[in-house]
Amino acid sequence: MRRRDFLAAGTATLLTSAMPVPAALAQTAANNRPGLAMPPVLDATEKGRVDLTAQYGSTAFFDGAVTRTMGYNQGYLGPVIRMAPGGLGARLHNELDVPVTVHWHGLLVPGAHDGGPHASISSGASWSADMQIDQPPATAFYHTHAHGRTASDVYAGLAGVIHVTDGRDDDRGLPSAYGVDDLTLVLQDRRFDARGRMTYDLSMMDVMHGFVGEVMVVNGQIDAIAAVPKGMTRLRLVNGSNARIYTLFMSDDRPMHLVATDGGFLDAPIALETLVLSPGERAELLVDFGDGRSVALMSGGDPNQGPMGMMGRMRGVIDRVVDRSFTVLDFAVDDTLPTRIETVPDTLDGTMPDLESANVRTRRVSLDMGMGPGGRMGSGMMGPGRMGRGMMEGEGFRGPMMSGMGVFGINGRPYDMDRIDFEVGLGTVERWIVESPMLAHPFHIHGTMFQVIREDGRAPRPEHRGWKDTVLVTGEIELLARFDQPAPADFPFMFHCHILEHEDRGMMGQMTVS
Ligand SMILES: [Cu+2]
Repeated sequence: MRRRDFLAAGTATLLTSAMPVPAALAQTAANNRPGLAMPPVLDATEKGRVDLTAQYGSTAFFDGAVTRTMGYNQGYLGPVIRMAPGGLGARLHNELDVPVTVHWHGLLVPGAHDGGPHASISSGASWSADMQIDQPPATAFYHTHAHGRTASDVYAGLAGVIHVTDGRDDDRGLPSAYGVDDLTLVLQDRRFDARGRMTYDLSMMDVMHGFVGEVMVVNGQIDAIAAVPKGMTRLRLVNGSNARIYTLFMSDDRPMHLVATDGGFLDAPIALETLVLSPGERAELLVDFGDGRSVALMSGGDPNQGPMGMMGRMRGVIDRVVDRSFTVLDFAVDDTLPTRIETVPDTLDGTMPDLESANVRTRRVSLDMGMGPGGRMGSGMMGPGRMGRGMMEGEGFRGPMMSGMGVFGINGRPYDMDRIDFEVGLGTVERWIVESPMLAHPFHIHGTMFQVIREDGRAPRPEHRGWKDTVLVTGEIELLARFDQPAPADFPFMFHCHILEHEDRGMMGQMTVS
């Protein structure tokens, strides 16, 4: 599809434009929509080995408009890595001109294997880790985490999905035929120039609120239609966007049955009308397509971007943000696909978090601005104008961005690779009270799964009841985390905002676990 055609089809996936649509052009575009493709599978369950190469690609999101992108083992994004409990040897080779890592977001592995900023590998070099996978089945995420360039390089494509599996989903009554009734969906929003090439030029507002795109991209595809069987389909959702917070719902309000959160299965499905999914979060849903009708997965507006400004972060408002809603993905029932599952299981075998909260250490984590040594916010923060450069100029945004302008922090301090912020006892449970005084920030902790105890003074949202490693903080979140993975001072665990423009500019801290 060409850019012009896409704009004409705008109601489907263009997120912001209100431009009038010539009906004939829209019809032409609709007839040419591609089927949604799944990422290729890299199956590590037998060999216990994963070999990744970070490489450049030439990706035509629109016909004839090639963007230089990045990916793992391919031109944009990476394969779905299927892994099972047991030993896993992982290797990453860097064919790019820039430093890269592979962070296993959602795997419970020691700091030395976690692929954070301290594991950055230079151009032409390789990195390897002999890991032990020991956790329940889950949908996890992997992406580069090289400090100062995570946002630009994840945007360019350095991200992928992990399925931790035990091969027992048939026993659970869950759909598990990859790409048939078990769909993996990487949700991303992107901007394109007039010729249809993907762009990443940051305005001051993009830095402040996080970069959001104008075009919805799912698994690297624009305006695709997902074929589903006439029955129950499992949607493994990964928010791989830099900053966009989705408030997901089905176009006809049919229920979405939540079966798994970041850390794996719940003890029973939870029927949801809406699901808030912030960057870095995953959710597995069952949706019943048994009536054969075509429906769409939709999203409301982003509370950090809307005209309501700061008020948009309030939880009650998030629930009602349906203006500016847009289509994330259209589904079409294909009668030729086998229907294997027709009902939602009554129960699942996940263990709900129930951590002991008595006599645990409490820490406060404020997601705020880095005030710097002089106590002043970086100059230029509120100034007008554009900053940053084209995404492919090679240096990321270290220059002007990292030296004073647009500095975020945690507890008033921007991230410092040479400073350990917290020292956590191995095997201990801690209570963290995380607050967002300004925008809503998705908060991610490496090396643990946690339990959300309170959320803005109330019980947690339904989708926050399971094990989590990332949670949207709209006001104040109280969580309990057990730290069972070790992390030494040379490979500490990160905790950070998963709005990648915020993370790169300092909204990150690091901790040892020993
Ligand atoms: Cu943030």
